[in-house]
Amino acid sequence: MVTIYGMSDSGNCYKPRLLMALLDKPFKHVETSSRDGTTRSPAFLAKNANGKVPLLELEDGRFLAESNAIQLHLAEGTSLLPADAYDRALAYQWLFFEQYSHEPYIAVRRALRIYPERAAQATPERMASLLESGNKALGVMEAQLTKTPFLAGDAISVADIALYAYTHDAPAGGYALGRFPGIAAWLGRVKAAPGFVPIDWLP
Ligand SMILES: N[C@@H](CCC(=O)N[C@@H](CS)C(=O)NCC(=O)O)C(=O)O
Repeated sequence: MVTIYGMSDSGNCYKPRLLMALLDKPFKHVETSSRDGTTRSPAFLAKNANGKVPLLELEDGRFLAESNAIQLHLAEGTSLLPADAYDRALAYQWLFFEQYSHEPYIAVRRALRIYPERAAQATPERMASLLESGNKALGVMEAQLTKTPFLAGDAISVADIALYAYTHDAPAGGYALGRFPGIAAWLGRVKAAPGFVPIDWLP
């Protein structure tokens, strides 16, 4: 069985948990928090020199970091990763979009609002800038989701898992999802997928 090191309230760590649940595959969860210093401990740094979760440990002891790389590995050969080359690249497009144009704003604004130890970094200028950039990312998703039921086409894929992780909790970051009816309907479709689990579910 594979092991996933992760924080139970982190969207990045939710991605591989949700993926495994949708695939109905067992895994072991090891709670590993960035908030108590565990991700910077020598023992964890020996597993992932970047000191971040999630981290996947394969049955043979090899490690894999980065939530979306973990998703791609675990989804290989399943319906969550399109087989057609173009459709697969479309899924990659959304994974890269999530990491560069969505997570740095929506996840960060959420963290600044919900973690008391981050509050001092939440200057008005920074919060305004994160709000603007996050809303731009939500607008890009909205434009796609008015055309297709899922981000990479007609079926749920790793792209939807990657973007569901922080979009579903964007209101905690101060984003008004009522402005984005296409996203609201898509959130409902992801939640209705067989095997769906919420962010606080642990195996
Ligand atoms: N690009 C990485 C980001 C991972 C990340 O930032 N993880 C946070 C928790 S959400 C973390 O481990 N932070 C620990 C730290 O920076 O010390 C991914 O997608 O996995």
